[in-house]
Amino acid sequence: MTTARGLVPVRRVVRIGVTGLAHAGKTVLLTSVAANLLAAGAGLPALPALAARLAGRRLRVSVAPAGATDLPRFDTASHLSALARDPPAWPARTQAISLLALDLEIAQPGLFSAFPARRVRLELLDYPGEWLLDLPLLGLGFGAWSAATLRRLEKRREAADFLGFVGALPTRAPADEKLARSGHQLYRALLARLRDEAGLCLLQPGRFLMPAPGGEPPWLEFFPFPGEGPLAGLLRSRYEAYVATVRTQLFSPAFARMEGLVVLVDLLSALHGGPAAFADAAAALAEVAEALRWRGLAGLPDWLSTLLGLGISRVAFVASKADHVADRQRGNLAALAAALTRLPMGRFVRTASFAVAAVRCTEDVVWTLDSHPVSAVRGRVVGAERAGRSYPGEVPDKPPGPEFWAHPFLELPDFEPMRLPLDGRGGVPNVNLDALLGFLLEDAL
Ligand SMILES: Nc1nc2c(ncn2[C@@H]2O[C@H](COP(=O)(O)OP(=O)(O)O)[C@@H](O)[C@H]2O)c(=O)[nH]1
Ligand SMILES: [Mg+2]
Repeated sequence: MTTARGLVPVRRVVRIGVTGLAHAGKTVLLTSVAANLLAAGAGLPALPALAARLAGRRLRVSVAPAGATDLPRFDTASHLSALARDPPAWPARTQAISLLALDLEIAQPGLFSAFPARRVRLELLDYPGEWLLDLPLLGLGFGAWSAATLRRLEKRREAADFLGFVGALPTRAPADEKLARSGHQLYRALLARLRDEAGLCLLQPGRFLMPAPGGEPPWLEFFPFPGEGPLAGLLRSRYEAYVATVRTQLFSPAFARMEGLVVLVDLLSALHGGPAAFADAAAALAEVAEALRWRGLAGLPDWLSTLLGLGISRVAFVASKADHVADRQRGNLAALAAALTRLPMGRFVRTASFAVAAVRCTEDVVWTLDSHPVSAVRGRVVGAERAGRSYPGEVPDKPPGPEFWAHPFLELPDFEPMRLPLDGRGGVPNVNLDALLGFLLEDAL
C-alpha cells in the first residue's frame, strides 16, 4: 500500500558514535540505553527525565530490523541476558565495531495525537576510542608526530629497548624493509605494554592497538623516527598512507553521517592510576577534543574540511562508572571532564559533560571515617558474600595539583551490577543516563 507523501512522516535517522578506549564502558552503555529505552517504550518507569520531557506523549520503541546494512549489529539480547543473570554478570568483552539501532515512535502531543507519530531511528555506533586518537594525526606531519611521540617516550622506562633501537640508527639510515619491520614490531609491542602495564591511553597510531578489519597492509610497518635520510623517507611515506586511510575511513558509510559523538572516559580509574596515568588520560582527552574543535574554523585546509565532513554537531564527554562515588562527588566528576576538554568548544558544536553510570552497582551511604562523615557508596564486589562500603576519596573538579597526589585516590572495587527489575524488561538502574539521552536526542524529540 502506498501513502501520499507528507502523510507518513519520514523516519529521521540520528546516528551517534559511542567511543572510548577499551574498558571505558561502551558495551555496557549501549546495553543500558537499549534496555531502558525498550522499558520506557513498554510504559515502565525506566527513564523518568525522558518521560518528563515527553510530557505524556506516548513512546514506542523497538529494535530496528537489520535490513541490508553492512555493519554488524550490537548483540543487545546476549549482553542484557548477562546483566539479568543471577548473580548479574557484566556483558562479555567486545572487539569489533557494531551498531545498535532502535526505532522510536513518539506520538504527537495533545490535540495533535491523531496525527502520525514522529519516527526516529536512533543508531548508536560502538566505535573504538583507539581510532578516535588517530584524528589528531590528520593535522600532523611525520616529523612533528615523531618528535612529539619520542619526547613523551623518553620519560618511560618501558621504552628503553625501542629508544635504544632508534638511537642506534644513523640519521641517514638506508630504506631497509627489515629495519622498518624490526622498529615497527618493537614500537607496537611497546604501545601494548604501555596500555596493559602502565594503563596509558595516549598511544598512537590507534590502529596499531585496535587493527582495522581486513588484514594489515605493508604500509602499516612504520614507527616514530627523527632522521632525515632514506629510512625516514620510507617511514614518512607509510605514515602518510596511514593518515590517508584514516581520512578515507571517516567518509566510508560505516563512519560517516555521525551527528553526535559520545566520548566515554574512565576518569576515576585515571585518578586511581596516579599522576602519570592521569596526565596521560588528560592529554589524550585534550587531543581528541582539540581534533573535534578544529571543525568550524574559517579558511579550512584539506584535512580540516575532512573533519567538517563528519558533520558532528553534538559531543558529550562522559565520565563513566560514576557509581563508584556518591552523588555529591559526581558534579565534580562532570566538571573535571569539562575542564580537561576545555568546554565549551565554540559555536559550531554543542558540547556538554556528564558523570554517568550506565549500570548502577551501588547506593549512596554516609560513612564515618576518622570521626568525619563522608559520602560513600555501598555495593557488592563481584564474588563477595555481601555488600560493602567504599570511599575512594574526593573527586577534584579540575586537574589536581601535587597536594592531591599526596593522598592517593583509593581502591575502585569491581562491583557487581544491581539486580534488574523484571529480569531486564524493566530497564537497568543507572545514574544520569537520561540526562545524557536528553542531550543527544534534544533535536529529535
Ligand atoms: N561500576 C560500574 N562499572 C562499570 C560501568 N560500566 C562499565 N563498568 C565496568 O567496566 C567494564 C568494561 O565495560 P565495557 O562496556 O565492556 O567496556 P568497553 O570496552 O568500552 O566496551 C565492565 O565489565 C564493568 O566492570 C558502570 O556503569 N558502573
Ligand atoms: Mg566493548
